[in-house]
Amino acid sequence: MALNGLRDLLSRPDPVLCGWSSLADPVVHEILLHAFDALVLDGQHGLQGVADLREGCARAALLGKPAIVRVAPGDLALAGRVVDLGATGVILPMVESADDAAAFARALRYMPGGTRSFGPTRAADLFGMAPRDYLAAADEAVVSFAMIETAGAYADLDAILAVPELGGIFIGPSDLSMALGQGGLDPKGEATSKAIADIAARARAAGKAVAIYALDADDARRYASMGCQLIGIASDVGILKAGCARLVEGFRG
Ligand code: 3PY
Ligand code: MG
Repeated sequence: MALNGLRDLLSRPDPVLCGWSSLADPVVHEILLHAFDALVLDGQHGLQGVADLREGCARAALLGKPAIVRVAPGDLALAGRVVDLGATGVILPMVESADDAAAFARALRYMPGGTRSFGPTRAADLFGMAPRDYLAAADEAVVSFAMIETAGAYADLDAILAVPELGGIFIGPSDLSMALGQGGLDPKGEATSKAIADIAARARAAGKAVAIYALDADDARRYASMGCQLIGIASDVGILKAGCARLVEGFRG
């Protein structure tokens, strides 16, 4: 895969549909990579350790699809590590402010504009590039996504969208629904939907990439119609559970 594969997909008119992996299994990663346009490896809530992220990023590159890694809140060290392992997108959850978003975005860019340290041994090999060529192209190719899912991030949205180094935002409907203070978890609720439409429209107007997590295809279509360009859909665990439930229901009625 070309280093700028994710940027390429985001520049197309059709939304990018991403598999979402919580399971740390290379065969599951491969199945999702064959099915979807790209793969999100969830290092926040998923079972992935660094070795699993390394294998997932490598499978993605070798199968010609982008790997995007969600790191744990505030984990800028892991953000730098996964791009060295070949991820071309990184998602930072639970961002609270424009300062958080700026520090994150800069962690994915080399000096003097950023704070990323040089050492893309694996990434350069995966993209078939000399390390110096990777260095020259990586800042433009790698996309940083700050999650908008806390009250702080929603309140500071305009300042977050004004961070020049930030590639895009990633909306988390579940946490956002709780942050809205409407009485608990309600990712599909009306207030959540209104906030998502507002966030997506403001981010598109600011020229940032807009990504989101969707629980199912209906939500994915709804979010695409709101301007979301990259959609992580369901998760390997959710897909497996839903498939099992369908079979049991089909058999037992
Ligand atoms: C959320 O909905 O809060 C997410 O983080 C999606 O994974
Ligand atoms: Mg979340």
